[in-house]
Amino acid sequence: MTQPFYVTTPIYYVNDVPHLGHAYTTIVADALARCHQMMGDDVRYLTGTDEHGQKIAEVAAKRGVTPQQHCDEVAPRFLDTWRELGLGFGDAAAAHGFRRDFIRTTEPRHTAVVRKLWEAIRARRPDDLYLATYQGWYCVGCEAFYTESQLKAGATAGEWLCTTHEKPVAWVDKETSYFFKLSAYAEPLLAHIEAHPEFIQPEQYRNEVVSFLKGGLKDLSVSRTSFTWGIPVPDDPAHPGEAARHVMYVWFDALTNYLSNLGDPFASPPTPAVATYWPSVVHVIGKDILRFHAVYWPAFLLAAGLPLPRTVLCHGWWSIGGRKISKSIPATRVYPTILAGDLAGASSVPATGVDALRYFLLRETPLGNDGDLIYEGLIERYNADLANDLGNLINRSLTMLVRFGGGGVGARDEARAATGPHAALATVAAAAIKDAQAAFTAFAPSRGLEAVWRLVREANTYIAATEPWTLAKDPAKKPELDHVLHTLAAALWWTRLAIAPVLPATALALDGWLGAGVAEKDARWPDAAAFGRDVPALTPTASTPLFPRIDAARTAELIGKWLPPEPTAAVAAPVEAAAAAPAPVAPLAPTIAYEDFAKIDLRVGLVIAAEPVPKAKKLLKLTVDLGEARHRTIVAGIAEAFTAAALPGQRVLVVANLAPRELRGVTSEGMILAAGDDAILALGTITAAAPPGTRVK
Ligand code: ME8
Repeated sequence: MTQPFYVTTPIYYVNDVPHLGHAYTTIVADALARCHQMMGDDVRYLTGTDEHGQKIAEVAAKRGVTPQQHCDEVAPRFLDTWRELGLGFGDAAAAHGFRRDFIRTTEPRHTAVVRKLWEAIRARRPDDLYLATYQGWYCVGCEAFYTESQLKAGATAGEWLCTTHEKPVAWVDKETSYFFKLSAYAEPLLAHIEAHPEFIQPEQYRNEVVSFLKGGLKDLSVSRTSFTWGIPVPDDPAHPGEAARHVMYVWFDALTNYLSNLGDPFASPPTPAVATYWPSVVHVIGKDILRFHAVYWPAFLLAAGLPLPRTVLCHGWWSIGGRKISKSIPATRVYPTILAGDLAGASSVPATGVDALRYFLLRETPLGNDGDLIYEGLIERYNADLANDLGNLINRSLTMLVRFGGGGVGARDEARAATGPHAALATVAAAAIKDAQAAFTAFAPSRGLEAVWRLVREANTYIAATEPWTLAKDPAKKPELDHVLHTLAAALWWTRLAIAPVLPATALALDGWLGAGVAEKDARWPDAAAFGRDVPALTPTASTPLFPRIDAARTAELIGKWLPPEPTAAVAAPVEAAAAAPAPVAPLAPTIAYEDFAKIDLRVGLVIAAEPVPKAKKLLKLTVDLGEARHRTIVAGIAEAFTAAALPGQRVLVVANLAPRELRGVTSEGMILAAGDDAILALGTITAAAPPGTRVK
């Protein structure tokens, strides 16, 4: 029976263009959507942009544009990235067989529903929204209030840092605000979690939320008066004139996108899309925003008398070099379209570059765990699983079908199917398809892919065991050859279906070579009991290279290009960088002679240790190896862009013959090169592992 399956991603802040972390969530949700679509469900997919709030207002102000202008410029860059990654909207989505929506929180269809949600809470539970005075710490990066116990102490006295952004939080002093009575919802939420084990997944995150709830909840400030870029609070008859000063807290606004795109959840009779899809919703999110989705959002819904989402599916963080991939740390920004383009390399089907990235992200780390992006590991997996296992299977099988099959796929021999390697392949294939389906529907794509690859590898083993090229030499073995070819076609057909949720472009290419002509929207997950009996009419043709091997020279070239991971300005200039850059480029200094330049002794330095300089917000004290008998101490003004923990192991460029200088009581024996200033700062570095002390010219 057709079941609805509605999957959402977070709506992303438009303070930067999407990086690999955003792409990860968006791809996970897409793979789940495709999977459910293939299993016959009625699927709906939602992503979008989060456009209100202090953070966006500040970025726009820095750029000298209105917040709306800023959002109108940046939101399409998200759409473009998703399109480039094969996640099309409109007609393209129709080809995938399900509806994709992209919501922006500045759209009237959204703002109207948010105001209705506020009004519904006030009407049902008048005491749940009350006026009071707020004061406390606020992280603009998270758009969240924190208590000191949730923060960590900064380098200077009285300074507190947000643990996600590693940046100082701001003190909000006595602002009048509407509060939501969150404290009343700890018990109802604990009861809901207890009764619905599927509500928060995987389990480690359920446990985290349960212990957070058991600690008790504080009421939440849900409006702001110190800026205006938000949805106005609806009139409050109890306090005439008051509401006009308030805009809603951006999370109250943003979370509602999951409902607003479906229509009015309070309509009578119910809005069909709400009635159909809402009960099935799965919110895919990163662990940074678990509390908002598993505590605040369901509490708002309970207060408004609306049903809770079925599942909050939480994944871990991707990091690079041990640091979370993040907009706020320039050196960690990794751009998915660049990686996909490079992985496509010499493939005859360029879209398989995206598939390779999707495969790596979903296969490498079980959903829920953190993953460190190691480029060597990415290429190793590409070579082993895609170039070798899958690429070889496709290429060899099609070659044999074309050469020995006479334009067809042979014929199945029931008696033979139950014997030897034929039966072995059928058994592995059936188990793989069953396990993969169970894993994908249990939100474990890594396990699902591992199962699919059991089928791929067993099919390769089957070719080696049956040697169709030997059978072809002996006319008496024609019936056996026919059966082998048919079995190979069956394995390829299942491979085409089973890889489709994660490698859609590869599946389509394979479909074309097999001559199956099954539209993406019509492909269905195979019945595990039907191996060999469900092969459609096929007219195989030879394939062209899909996943050409990446050899050692190309590996070095790619890794050299990807490290350090900032993109070239032409590819995807981050909006934040654009925002902070002064309009004109600083004028050039007067020309110098080579002799002047040669006086500067630039060296490669290896950072051994780093620590904050007390009472100096911008300074870090580095211990740097320059290949000399003694390590040097260098004080650098980079603390707003880099944490001390991020630096050991990095190669930096050092002015090694600068006269020592005293900075805040520390003698600095050199200077490290960096571009930009304050928080938007990139270190001068080198792409190869040159030994410390190497001269830079
Ligand atoms: O939080 N690894 O938006 P955002 C994995 N607007 N995923 C990552 C990641 C990383 N290193 N970095 C980011 C917001 N993400 C709010 C959401 S929803 C109603 C409002 C992903 O632009 C991950 O999904 O900061 C994370 O939750 C999301 O991007 C945060 O995106």
